[in-house]
Amino acid sequence: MSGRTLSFLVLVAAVCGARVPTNSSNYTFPDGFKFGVATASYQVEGAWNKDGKGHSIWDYQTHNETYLIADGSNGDDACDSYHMLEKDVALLKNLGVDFYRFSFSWSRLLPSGHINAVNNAGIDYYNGLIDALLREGIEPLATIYHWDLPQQLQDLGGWPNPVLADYFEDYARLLFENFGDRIKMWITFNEPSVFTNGYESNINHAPSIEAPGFGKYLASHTVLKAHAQAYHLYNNMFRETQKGNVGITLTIDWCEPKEETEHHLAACERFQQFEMGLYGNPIFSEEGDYPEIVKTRVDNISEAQGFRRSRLPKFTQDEIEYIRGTADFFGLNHYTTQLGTPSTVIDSQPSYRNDIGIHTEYDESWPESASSWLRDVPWGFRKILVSLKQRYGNPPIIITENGFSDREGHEDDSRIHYHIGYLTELLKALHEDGVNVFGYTAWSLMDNFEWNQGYTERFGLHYVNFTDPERPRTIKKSGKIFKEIVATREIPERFRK
Ligand code: GBH
Repeated sequence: MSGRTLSFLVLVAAVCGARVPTNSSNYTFPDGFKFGVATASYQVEGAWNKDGKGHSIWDYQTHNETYLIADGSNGDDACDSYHMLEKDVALLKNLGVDFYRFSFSWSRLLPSGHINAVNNAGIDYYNGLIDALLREGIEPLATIYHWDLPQQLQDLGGWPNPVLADYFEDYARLLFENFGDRIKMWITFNEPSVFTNGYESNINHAPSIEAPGFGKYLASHTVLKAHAQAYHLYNNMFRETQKGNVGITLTIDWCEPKEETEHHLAACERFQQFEMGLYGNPIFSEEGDYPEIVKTRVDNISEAQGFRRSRLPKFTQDEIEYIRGTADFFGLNHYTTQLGTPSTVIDSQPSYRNDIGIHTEYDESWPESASSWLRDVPWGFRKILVSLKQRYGNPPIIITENGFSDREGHEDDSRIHYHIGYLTELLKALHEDGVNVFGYTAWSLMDNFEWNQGYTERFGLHYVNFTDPERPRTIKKSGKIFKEIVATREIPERFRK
């Protein structure tokens, strides 16, 4: 039933003085709503040096800076999806999902990162995956870049070097040319706000460059140009024949002011504008460019710190126009909520965190996961969806990741609680707040290499036994419930409140 039919019925019921029955459509996904699950190349493929694959910054970090990984592990073999794509497709088929979100490994296709030497084994692998998906009626949703930069491009400085925008465009062209006949949904980047931290501090993400207050802004500047170049390339050269869509995935937590004061509200607004607006505003806002508050803060703090120019690079007016509007949809990764309190700026220390001026924490009453940063806070999902609608003029949104971690086992009731709660809030945003969400992706299809946490945190709907060379995958209780939701297109009655 469409929203319009629904409001009509409510109106009729009200006019007739009838009692409105408990509305089951509040628990039902609309026609055309799509369900999927996600993975990313480095987290599942393994085969890190097979068949001509080049090295990425994650190969480098896991092999050379092992102390940065919780269990000292790496993605050398991971789930071995490179050799087991048929197994993965069988899991997807059993779940009954509409689409599979995976990412391409740049260094598997272009071992040096550059377009002059294509690795045909890589092309064959992805052709095999895409064709196997299509045979089962599963739509491929492809991420072009999910963090595994070819090491040789890092040797040129990585994302802070503006030339990478051109190299990314070359790589995107290779993908459009080879796979665009069958891929109709493209995501240029996964979570720029996260992977650019790799140029801010040395504790989080590859390449673990410590350049606080500079590196992240420079990297982000290049990434935004790279995204726009890929979008325009698709528009000019491929859209007419391939008829697909190109978007980007941003991630954002909800920030709940810890106290109801103007200052707390302002701190959370800054958090949203730095963490999401830095990318969302240039692409999705009417006016384009970085958010006013971000520009003012970084400019002023830079000046107070004695710099002659702002640590935040500037776009020219032409660049602002070039980047504005370069997305057909908004990909949203959302996991959790934080409580925000304003913090004072320390002038002596250039840092991104300092520029935001916020202290965040978790409410102890929020259920914990295996990840220190992730709590089960479903109502924050609805709030962030409503705020996206207001901020960016109700764009079409697809949830490209949402998920929960634990440490072991198949009886994963905390994961079920999480997904049911978040899906219920998504439905409220959709039916009651008119947010334009058209799809939902659970992270993840299966347990995999969780970056700096190695294999210590599991996010899968399927359990993977990493001590067995066959990497057997078995469905968890949560996987069975997810399958039921995908089949019935509603929240099962026993989970309704
Ligand atoms: C997603 O990022 C990624 O896209 C996906 O690859 C990953 O497997 C999934 O999350 C689960 O983590 O350690 O305190 O410094 C989600 C956003 C941002 C969450 C970085 C973890 C590190 C927090 N992530 N954050 S901390």
